[in-house]
Amino acid sequence: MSERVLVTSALPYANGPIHFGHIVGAYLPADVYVRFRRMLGDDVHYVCGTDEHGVAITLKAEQAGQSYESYVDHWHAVIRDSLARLGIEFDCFTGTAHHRNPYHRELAQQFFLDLQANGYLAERTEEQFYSERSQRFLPDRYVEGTCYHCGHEKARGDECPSCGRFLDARRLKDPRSTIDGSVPVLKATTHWYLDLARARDEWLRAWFESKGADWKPNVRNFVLGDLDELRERAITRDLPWGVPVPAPGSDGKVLYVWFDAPIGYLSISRQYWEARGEPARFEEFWKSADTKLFHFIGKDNITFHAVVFPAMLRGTGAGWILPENVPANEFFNLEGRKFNTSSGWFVPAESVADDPTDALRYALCTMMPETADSEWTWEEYRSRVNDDLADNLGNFATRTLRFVERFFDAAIPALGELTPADRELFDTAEAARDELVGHLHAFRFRQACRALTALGNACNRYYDQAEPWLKVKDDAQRPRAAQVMRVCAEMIGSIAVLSAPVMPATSATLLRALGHVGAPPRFDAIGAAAAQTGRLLPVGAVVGAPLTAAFPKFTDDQGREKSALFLKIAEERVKKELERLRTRADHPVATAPATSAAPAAAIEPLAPGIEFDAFAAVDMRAGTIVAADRHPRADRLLVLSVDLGFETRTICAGVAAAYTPDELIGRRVIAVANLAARKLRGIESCGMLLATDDAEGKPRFLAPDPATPNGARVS
Ligand code: B3M
Ligand code: ZN
Repeated sequence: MSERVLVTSALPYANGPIHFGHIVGAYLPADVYVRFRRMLGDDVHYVCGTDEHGVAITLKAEQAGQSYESYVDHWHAVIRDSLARLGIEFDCFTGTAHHRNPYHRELAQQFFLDLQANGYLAERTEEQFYSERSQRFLPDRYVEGTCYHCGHEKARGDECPSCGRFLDARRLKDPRSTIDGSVPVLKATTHWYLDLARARDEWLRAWFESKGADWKPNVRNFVLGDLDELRERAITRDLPWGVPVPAPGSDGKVLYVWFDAPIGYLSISRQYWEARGEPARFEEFWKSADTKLFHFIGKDNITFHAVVFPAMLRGTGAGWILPENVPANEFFNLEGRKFNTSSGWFVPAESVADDPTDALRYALCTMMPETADSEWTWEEYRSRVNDDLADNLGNFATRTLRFVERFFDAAIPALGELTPADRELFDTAEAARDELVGHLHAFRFRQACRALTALGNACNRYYDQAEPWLKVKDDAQRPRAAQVMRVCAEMIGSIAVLSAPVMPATSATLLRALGHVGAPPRFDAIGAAAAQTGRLLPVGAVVGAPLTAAFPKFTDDQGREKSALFLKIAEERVKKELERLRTRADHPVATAPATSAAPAAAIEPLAPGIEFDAFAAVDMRAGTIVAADRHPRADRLLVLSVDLGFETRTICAGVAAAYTPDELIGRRVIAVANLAARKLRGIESCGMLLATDDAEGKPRFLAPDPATPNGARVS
């Protein structure tokens, strides 16, 4: 029976790029699941978009000297493209900013009002740190000071990195604002708090205990721990960017980003159905008791999706449904360490630019951190592509289709009487189908991949044992060779069906090679009975020469052009990628002598001419200085933190004669970003900032146009 299925993937912050860790956490599993449920004939709706509010985004946009809108637009586009690169296809991908999604503000405000009307919100006035210099309240993590437990001097307002305890920012000694370095003052401000304990005691715990019983153990245990320690949570902030609090006298206050973000799932969905001219479908999905709602997220978002958001949804009394399941994944590492874009520990897009999307999707699915942390290693990637895709599935498909091309004029033979061996293979395919379906229903993506490769192995074994290459040359046995090829073609069709959720493009290529026309086949096209009625391949011969025309081409060792479903990854590639990774991490890039402070005499003579390539080799990027300090051992130098959009790095610059550290915060600059890193009096400097000397010979930074985002390349 067809079900109504609503799927969401965590809304990524429009505040930086996303990496494979995010992809395997919340996007790829959801996309595979959505494709799978659609193949089952379910009515599936899949939404996502960027999370575009919050203090981090607010500050970054300000530091970049950009409007909030253009700052989030930049990252929205970057993230959208990265997801598309991996074949992640949403019904809609918008976001939570008002200019992108006109329904969000109103819906988030309605949640607030409904919760307030139902007595779930408490309003309280308390003192909080305030920076007079920046004229803003400081969220706890932007206050630094001495820990009142252990005396550590660089404790953050929310927790101490030395003793690990949670802190009350107001009790820090010698507090400083990390935004502007000033000494903050305490000032009264009013906020609203969500009464989670009431929700827990009245119904949330009981709901979770009934519903969460068959959730993944990692998620269930996490939530049970959370329920015991529920605190009230502030759901408003003093910030200039976000959804305005819909209460009298709350100017300058917005809803806390974690309050408005999950409402984004609804507002994005609403935007989609409105645009399609089917507005009633929005509530059909979000308010029908029989809709099955699934939130795909990473481990760090469990509390919000399994506790806070359900409390919000039901607390409104508006009839919104609660999740059926929250299949959160654990963390995903890279070669033994956490992914970290700013320190160079990630898989850059260029590294996999030439790899087929399906190879990446498949390999990532086999590595997925479903029940425990896992990691991407280049060696593992190579094994999965070479062993599972090229040698197993790909080899089976190409050897079969080439054989049909060569010996049967590219016409797939008709299906005859099944021998026991034929029947056994059909049964194996049906069993693989049942296993794969069971695994995908239970979010076991790794095992689903294994069911697929196990079928590939069985197919290759059948082919080897049947020895069609001998039989085809003997007139008496030729009909058996034909039957073997027909069975193998049916198996290619089965593999195409089973691989569709994980490898949609490969699935389509295989079906095309078999001459399949019409809607993609469903799971019930697999098996002997289906083969007899032509559900996968029509009864009788299918002609489509050359069958392997749609496969990728390559040139073999002897210079012959060949085709293969998947190309192998060479061992040298793994070595090269590991080297690149280590180099990037050891020397997060670049350095240079700091800018020259030599006094400008007359106009400097022109340097010798260069070719365009020499210029193109220099990678210059727009950036913003986000922190500045004097160099402890060199009067001439300032130590600057420069936000380059994709990372923030340290660059030493010889500009102390021209600027004080304070006046540089927020200044836009242009950095040579691919210069080898260099130590300058003990501090590693990764890049160089462009400057020209002023009339007094003092260096002055060049600045990009204000409309240019950080990270934009000079060209
Ligand atoms: N943006 C946090 C994150 O990206 C947050 C998720 C919101 S989902 C409603 O990890
Ligand atoms: Zn401490």
